[in-house]
Amino acid sequence: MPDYQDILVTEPDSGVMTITLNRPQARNALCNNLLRELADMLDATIGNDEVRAVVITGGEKVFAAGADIKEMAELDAVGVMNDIRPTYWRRIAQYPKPVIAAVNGFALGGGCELMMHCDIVIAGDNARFGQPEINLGIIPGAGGTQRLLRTVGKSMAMQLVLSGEFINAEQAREFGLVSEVTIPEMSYPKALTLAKTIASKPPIAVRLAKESLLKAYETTLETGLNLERKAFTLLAATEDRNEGIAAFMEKRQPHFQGK
Ligand code: CO8
Repeated sequence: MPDYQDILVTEPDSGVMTITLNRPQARNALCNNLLRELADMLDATIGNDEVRAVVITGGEKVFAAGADIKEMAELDAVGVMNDIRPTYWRRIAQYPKPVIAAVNGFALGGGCELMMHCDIVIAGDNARFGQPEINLGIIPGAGGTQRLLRTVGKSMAMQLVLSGEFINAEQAREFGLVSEVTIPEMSYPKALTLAKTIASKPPIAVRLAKESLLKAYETTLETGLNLERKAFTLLAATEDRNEGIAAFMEKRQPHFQGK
């Protein structure tokens, strides 16, 4: 495992790797190095069959307090324009395997945006979500206006982005940002269990399901349905589909190999 400074990474176990954001002294603010390490780590697992799902967490106290404001303060308009950070975000967004976030404490600004890059979110009941960039004279810059609106709808997205107010875990669940709320100590174990369940499923089907679901964010129904049909057709050519159907017929557990 490479030697990272701002993230902790576990060896894959039952198909799942955990990445912990590890800048507690800065409330896990997403400095350039942290984002780069995260994107590098995810990229490094794309071809690794031992990693079939990833959990991202910030630990029990805080998920991430946003972009590193101290770093951001050093960039003028040209610096922001030439910033490498959008390339890290793009790599995280394009990661093809399922990513589950276990969120406790604050998920603010870029932290909330990172959470929205994840496919499923399990939150501790101490979690607080917000896009407080407006208080700094800026707006969300890593998808916060786009992914948030597509997830929670116009009125709540406007409320969060224009006022900088936070919502709690229960509100986040009601609005679809989060799928499950639990006590803080259980958000990671629950995320891990869910990730292991997903990791036990046929990986090509999981990958195409994720791709098809994400496409629904950004395309027309007709285009999305076409993509779904093509993915569905492609899966008919996989050994895992034969295995899944054979196992059902033979009343046994399937053994999926990602082929
Ligand atoms: N950046 C840098 N340092 C931070 C950040 C941050 N976002 N958040 C906290 N810290 C640091 C503090 O400066 C402090 O450091 P020090 O001990 O050296 O003074 C330490 O963490 C602890 O912070 P607090 O004492 O404030 O801790 P509290 O527990 O009292 O409060 C909060 C926690 C509520 C999270 C508070 O720290 C806070 O409000 N943080 C800022 C939240 C914020 O405004 N986030 C939005 C940032 S902007 C952004 O995310 C834009 C993303 C655009 C991406 C574009 C990519 C191209």
